[in-house]
Amino acid sequence: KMRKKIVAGNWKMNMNLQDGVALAKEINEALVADKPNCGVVICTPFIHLASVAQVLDQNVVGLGAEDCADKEKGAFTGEVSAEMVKSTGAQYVILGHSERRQYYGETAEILKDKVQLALKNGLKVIFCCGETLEEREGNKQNEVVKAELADSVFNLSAEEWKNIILAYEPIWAIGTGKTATSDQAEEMLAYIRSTVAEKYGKEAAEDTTILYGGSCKASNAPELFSKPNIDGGLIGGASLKAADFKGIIDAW
Ligand code: 3PY
Repeated sequence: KMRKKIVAGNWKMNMNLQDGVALAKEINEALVADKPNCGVVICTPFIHLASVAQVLDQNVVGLGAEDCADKEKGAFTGEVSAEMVKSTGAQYVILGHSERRQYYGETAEILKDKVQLALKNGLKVIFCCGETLEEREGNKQNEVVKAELADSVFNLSAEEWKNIILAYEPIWAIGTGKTATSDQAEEMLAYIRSTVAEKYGKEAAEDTTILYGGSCKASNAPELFSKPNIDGGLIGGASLKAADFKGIIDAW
């Protein structure tokens, strides 16, 4: 695979500031000592970003936020803008995670605005998509995922597209301990790549990094990463311990 391989951690709402900085340091030390064969990113809560940025060698471990606002600036109490994220030293942002869609009402339209602002502020976007169990049981997964992409990111220019990383996370496999089989994941990622090819051309599709997420861990990573269309993982629980996270990175 010529395109960039990435293992990205998604800490979600875990770790206080001290524990988070300690974990980031531990991950950084382990990877500086033993250089990974892939890009590595850790995505942390907003409050950790500035402190974690200070302890990371971002040539080895990139830093990202888990979300950003859909507005540029102003009277939006409690929100954190893409510009603020960028100013901490972070280079990435996860957008469209199913937990944001499900629990915080993030619609395709809101996500489209967030993606635009993130790119405008120089962040790379890890854009998540994925179907519910009900949708999969109704064999609707392809149309659901295609619509999620069409409605929030297929408006981007070819130039903007270069800063998009996709992450397929079947909702039924997130934090449930259920993993899509490597064949199910490969089948969907191949489909996603074909929709990217329809929109941006075959070459751009071949260059697009597409991750699998959902209960990915050191034990199943080698099998998942061996598939031709799987370019890495977006990692939840297993990104919260340096040894577990490194175990996944070492699968490359
Ligand atoms: C998971 O692995 O459960 C995730 O949601 C990663 O984002």
